[in-house]
Amino acid sequence: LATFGMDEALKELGIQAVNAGTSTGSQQMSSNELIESYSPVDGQLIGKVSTTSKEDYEKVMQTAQAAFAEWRVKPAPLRGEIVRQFGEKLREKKEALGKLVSYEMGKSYQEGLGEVQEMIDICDFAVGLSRQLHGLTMHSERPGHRMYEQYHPLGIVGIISAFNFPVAVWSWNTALAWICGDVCVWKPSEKTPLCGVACQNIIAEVLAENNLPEGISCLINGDYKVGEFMTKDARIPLVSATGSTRMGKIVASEVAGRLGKSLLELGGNNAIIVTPDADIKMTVIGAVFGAVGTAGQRCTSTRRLIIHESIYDQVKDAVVAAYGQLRIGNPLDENNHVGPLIDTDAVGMYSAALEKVVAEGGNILVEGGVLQGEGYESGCYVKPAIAEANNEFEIVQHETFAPVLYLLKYSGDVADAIAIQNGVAQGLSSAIMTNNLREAERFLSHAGSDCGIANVNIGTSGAEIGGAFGGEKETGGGRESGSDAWKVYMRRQTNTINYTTDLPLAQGIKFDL
Ligand code: UN1
Repeated sequence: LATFGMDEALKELGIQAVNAGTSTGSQQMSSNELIESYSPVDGQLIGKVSTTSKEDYEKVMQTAQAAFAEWRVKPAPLRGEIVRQFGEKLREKKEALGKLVSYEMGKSYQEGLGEVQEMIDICDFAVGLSRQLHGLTMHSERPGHRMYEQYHPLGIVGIISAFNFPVAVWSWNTALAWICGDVCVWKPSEKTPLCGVACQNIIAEVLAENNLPEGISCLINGDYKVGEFMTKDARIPLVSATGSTRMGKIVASEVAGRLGKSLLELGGNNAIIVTPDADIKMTVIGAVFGAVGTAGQRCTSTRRLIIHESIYDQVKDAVVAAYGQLRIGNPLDENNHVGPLIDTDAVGMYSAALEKVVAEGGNILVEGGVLQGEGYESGCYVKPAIAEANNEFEIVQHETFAPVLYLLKYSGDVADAIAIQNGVAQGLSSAIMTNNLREAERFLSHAGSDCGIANVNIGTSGAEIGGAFGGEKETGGGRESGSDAWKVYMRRQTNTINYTTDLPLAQGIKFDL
């Protein structure tokens, strides 16, 4: 671990060989099973984290409930001040945390830093928002009455996050939930538990410095069974879950079964439409970063390029040539573009996808393969691949979390491309590359892209935190991060106040005693 300053980074983040995976304010270590975290970068064991037992979970919930009683009555701008301090700490620890993200998850160091930057950005956003959280006022139909609405804290927010954004997704939820007066219980992915411990250590320091209960931010660890503690727990009014559509369907039905709320960020099957009026150079950069960034493991990764037949060969040749330039290797080494997949299971799914596309009649343009030998000992490094395919192929309809890009051809006008783009079960991110105003506007119109994110002359990934993030259909419908996504973390109350001595009834109803 001595390479790339990893040891120093772990020390700075308070990561030890064995870590408390449950944090309730008392940092108790239990004799529970341990989750071992191996780096996909070099296959080394980084550390272990204890799983959360049902008893631990009960303690966490009690601590969270007590913390909520205290936290919800603090003025929102004061809660914002705590989030501001958290953002400052993240600035101090940006390099160390970015390195850990890169080492434990496998994304490039630049992308690790980018992820921490998203955390800082959402903190800044939340600080400003803490002086807003606006409700509306409306005119009453009754004389001498005033009506308005206000937003109150919701309670305990459960957060289930995925390995691919092991720190940012948590912060999109927590930064907003905290200024809204909620407390959070977080179950990070069991594939990136140390990122969870590092984040918890940072916020715990801020809370301690302000004499606030650590229960404002709780950490639990384990697999889906630990997640189930939360989905089935009526004390948790909102469960925010990021991950596969399969997982989301289970969470949604469990939470709905007790009439709780869920916020779902699930799979994407994101496409870039490339029209005859596209700027090819921009298209290539956008498409290649979208497809191979984070080794194709973003929910916003570009999976499909929908190219007009008139420029198909030109775009195909340019993208294939760009793939020839890609350097695959240790993501902490900034000379490399592409790091490893998260684990060997992911490698298996990548290989299976390539076999399937061939079996369905696809044509491989850039050969895939698992890399072996020096520097690739973890067995998690794969070659980004490109295949020509049809949108109807089962494998194209499916989100494979790996760097496999499908090229699809369209003829006719942009409406035909939009039909292909929308012709999948998922609806997260979409893009069009064109300098033609009519095409761009049709893509953005009511009859255009059906996704939660629709970009013009930008790729599908890399959304800024200021906009609401999420998508439709099997992506789950949730919105996190910017715009008015904060509203889901609060409960809305309508208030009507009578400042007269009469009691007129609404709808003109007469009721005399
Ligand atoms: C995810 O992959 O779960 O838009 C989140 C992006 C990033 C977030 C992706 N800002 O690519």
